[in-house]
Amino acid sequence: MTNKSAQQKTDILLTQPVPEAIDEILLRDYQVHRLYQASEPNAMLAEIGSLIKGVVTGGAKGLSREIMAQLPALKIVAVSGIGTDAVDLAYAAERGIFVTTTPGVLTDDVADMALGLLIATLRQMSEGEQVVRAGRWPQTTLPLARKVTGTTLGIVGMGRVGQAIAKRAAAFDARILYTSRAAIPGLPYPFVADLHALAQEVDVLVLAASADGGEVIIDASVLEALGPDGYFINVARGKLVDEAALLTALREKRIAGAGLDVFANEPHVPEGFFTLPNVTLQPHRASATLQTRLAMGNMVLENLAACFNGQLPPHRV
Ligand code: 8YV
Repeated sequence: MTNKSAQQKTDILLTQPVPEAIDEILLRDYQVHRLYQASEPNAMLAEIGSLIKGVVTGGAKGLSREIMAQLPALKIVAVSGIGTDAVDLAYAAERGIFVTTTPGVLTDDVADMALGLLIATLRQMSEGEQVVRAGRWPQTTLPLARKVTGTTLGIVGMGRVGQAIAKRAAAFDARILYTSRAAIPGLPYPFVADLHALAQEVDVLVLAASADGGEVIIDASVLEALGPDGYFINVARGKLVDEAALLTALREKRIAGAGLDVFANEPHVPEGFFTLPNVTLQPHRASATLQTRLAMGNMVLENLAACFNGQLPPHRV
C-alpha cells in the first residue's frame, strides 16, 4: 500500500494523535482525516463520514455508536490500546466491523506505572517534590512515609498487566494476593474470591481489571474494607471506581492514600483531588512511552493493512 494517489487511498479517521513515525506511514498509505483537530467535529463527520473505512482511536477514547453510525463504510476500528470498553462492540459486531487492539506491547509500561504510583504514593513523593520546588524545605518537616518493601498487595484483575505488576512487586518482597473472575491455574499467588475480603487483608489494592463490564467495582464499602492504613492504586479505568466515594475516603482519611492514572471523565479530574496531599495523580500516561507507543502504532498499522488487503486483522477482539 505505498505511494498511492489521494484518489486511490483509503480514507481513515484519527480521533487522537499517533507518534510522528506512525503518522508518516499513515499519511503515505492512507487519506488521513483528523477528528481531533476539527473545530466542529460534527460538521467534519457530516462532510467526510461516508468516505471513512477505518478509524484509529485510543483505548480511553474508543468510538461511540453515535460516531460509528455516521460512518456507513466503516470496516475497522483500530484501537491503539487494550481497552475496548469505550467502543460499542455489540454495534460493531452487528455491522461486521472489525475491532482490533494492541495486546502485549503495553503490559510492561502499565505495570511500571502501577509500581511507580505505588512507590510515589506510599513514599509521599509528590508532596516531597512540591516542598522542594516551592523552596519550603527549610521550614518543613514532612510526616514519615510508609515503607514499600514487604507490603501486602492485592491485585484486582490478574490478566497480563496484573501478572506483570505481581512480578515487579515480588522484587519488593511483597506478599501478593489477587482476585479475578476465577482463579488462574499455575499462579503462585493466593486467589481471594471476595473483593471485600481481599481489600481487608492487604495494605495496597491495585486495580488492573478490564472495564468491559462497565460497572463500578471499587465503591465505598471496598474502600472501607481497605481501611485507614490502606492505599488504592488505579491503572485500569476510572469508571470502575466510585470517584465521589474515593474522594470522601481520602478526605476523611478512611484510606491512607491513592495513586491514580485514570479517571471517570478524562481529561477532567474532580478538583477535590488537587489539594489532597495523600494522592499521586497522572494524566493517563501508563502506556505513554515512545517505545511502547511506537510498538502500539505498528500493531495498528498491521491491523489496518490486513483489513484493507482482504485479510483478517491479526489482533481483532
Ligand atoms: C492508552 C489505554 O491511554 O490501552 C488502553 O486501553 O487506555 C492506554 O494504553 C490509550 O489507549 C492510548 O491510545
